[in-house]
Amino acid sequence: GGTDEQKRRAAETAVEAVEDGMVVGLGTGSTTAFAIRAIGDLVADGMDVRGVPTSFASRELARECGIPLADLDEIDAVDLAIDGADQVAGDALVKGGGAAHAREKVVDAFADRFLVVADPSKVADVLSHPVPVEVLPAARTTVAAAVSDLGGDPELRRAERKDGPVVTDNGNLVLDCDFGPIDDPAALAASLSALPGVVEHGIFVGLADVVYVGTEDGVDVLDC
Ligand code: DER
Repeated sequence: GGTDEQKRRAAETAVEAVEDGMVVGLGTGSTTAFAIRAIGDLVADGMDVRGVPTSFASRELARECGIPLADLDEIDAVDLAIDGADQVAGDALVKGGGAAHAREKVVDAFADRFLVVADPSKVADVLSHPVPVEVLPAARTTVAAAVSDLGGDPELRRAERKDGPVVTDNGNLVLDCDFGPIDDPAALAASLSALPGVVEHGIFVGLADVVYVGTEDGVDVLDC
């Protein structure tokens, strides 16, 4: 991954788009964490901002940073969503490194503008990162078989500090599915969405409005 300085630059550039009165979708991951902290500073300076978290983790960090929170089901618009990515290629992303992609996709897609924040290690010509697929626990074997039929190599995501698999905020499991280079992300996204037992996959096509890539000496802005 990239350096904290690269991540901070991307995040703080995205936060420049936050204006008084906005409802802001708060993504998940280490890069977006810099954005959440920067929004906390805006709130401390008196800006009226409400955050819509995309995970337990982003909710906890937003609370620590003093950002007033709104639940997705109580707001009728999200002005801006700021979120990270595991890989960026053109207008397609792979997300889900933090196993939060189901709620992230709801918030990111619903937002009027979706800003991605990343470091240079995330940018590629073609998506090739394993695709996180959130599955109903009972369906992990049937989905794994279907993923194999689609040419993917499914691996149940094991937890680090817990015996057994990672369990998402929604109580589901995650299969990391390695398809190698993904020439047609939209087609693979449609195939994965059609599989019974798939709750959500981490291919985001055509959702991001702009990608901010923090570098050593600035920020590259990729229009999607
Ligand atoms: O889980 C996610 O979708 C995160 O946004 C992830 O893709 C990026 O996390 P990072 O900023 O810590 O690399």
